[in-house]
Amino acid sequence: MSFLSKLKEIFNKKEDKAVYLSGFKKAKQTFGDQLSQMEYEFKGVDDDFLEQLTIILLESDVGISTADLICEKLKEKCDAYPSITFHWAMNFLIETMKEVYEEYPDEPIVYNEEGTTVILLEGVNGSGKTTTAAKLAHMYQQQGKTVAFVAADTFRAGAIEQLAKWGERLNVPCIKGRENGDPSAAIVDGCRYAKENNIDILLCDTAGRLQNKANLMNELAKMNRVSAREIEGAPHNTWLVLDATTGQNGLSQAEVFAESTTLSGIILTKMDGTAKGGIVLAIKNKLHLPVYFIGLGEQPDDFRPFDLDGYLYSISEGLDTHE
Ligand SMILES: Nc1nc2c(ncn2[C@@H]2O[C@H](COP(=O)(O)OP(=O)(O)OP(=O)(O)O)[C@@H](O)[C@H]2O)c(=O)[nH]1
Ligand SMILES: [Mg+2]
Repeated sequence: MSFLSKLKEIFNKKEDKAVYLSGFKKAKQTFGDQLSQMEYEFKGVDDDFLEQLTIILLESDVGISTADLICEKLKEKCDAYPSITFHWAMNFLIETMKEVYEEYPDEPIVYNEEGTTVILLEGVNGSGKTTTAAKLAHMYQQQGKTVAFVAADTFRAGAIEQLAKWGERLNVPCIKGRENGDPSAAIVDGCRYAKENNIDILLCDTAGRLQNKANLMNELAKMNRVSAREIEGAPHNTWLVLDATTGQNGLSQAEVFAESTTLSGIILTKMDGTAKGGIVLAIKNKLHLPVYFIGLGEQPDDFRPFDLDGYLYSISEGLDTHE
């Protein structure tokens, strides 16, 4: 059985098929549909083919170093088959992309078995942190967990109220920071509230201002320090919320955060609005961080755990029909 047939079989058993296919629709147009077009001129995995493939990978925002790596690995595989068909070249390609993602194994999300799990959400302005806090709250509530918010974005006017509104809508208590105050003070209040009220998951929304690295580092380090003083092992997870539509630009922002603090994973938002689906592979290959969740819209339910097979199938759907 070919790799693409196996992928299709796995995908067809998934509950969230439709959500994935519609969320990655634009990404599939720049990737799978463009690849399909290559069948008509296909003469083998030669330099022309690899050049075309590189262009398609770059348009998907895989980034040059990851695109080169994929091409190199693909060529190695295909060299053993001088008269390879387009169908098999596509099988090897998607399989190679899976291997590139899996080269660095994903660490599982850390949950504090002894009490509250503290999750810090970080990222630049407008990347979707506050909306993601709401989505995570909704997801954990559905799993039967108790959730609270910490509105630690004390910087942007209106930010605290924005999260408090989500709290009212979702029935999640919101511990508010003081506007222009120290965000770490809000984190301390949140941790204390969580301990007193047996909260399972404490979601801390932070400010998205772009500032110089030294300030960012100090602020993030302080949040880490104060939460660790309140709850052992906190923050248990520090997730960077990244807007997928910003592509390679977002990746350089991610690098600044990765240098400023210890990130444990990525949440990619706005996947529904982007043709740049390849950013998932770029992140994994450059930062070696797992993509835990993807945002697929503005509502609390427009959110799913990232699933590699679902992703690969959704961006390459239709390629399996090229026999
Ligand atoms: N289509 C789509 N829109 C999203 C998604 N996630 C967030 N948004 C929208 O992006 C905009 C910014 O989201 P916020 O959650 O306020 O972003 P933020 O990072 O908290 O922004 P700051 O607090 O200013 O730093 C809002 O209009 C959200 O509705 C997503 O997955 N898909
Ligand atoms: Mg916000």
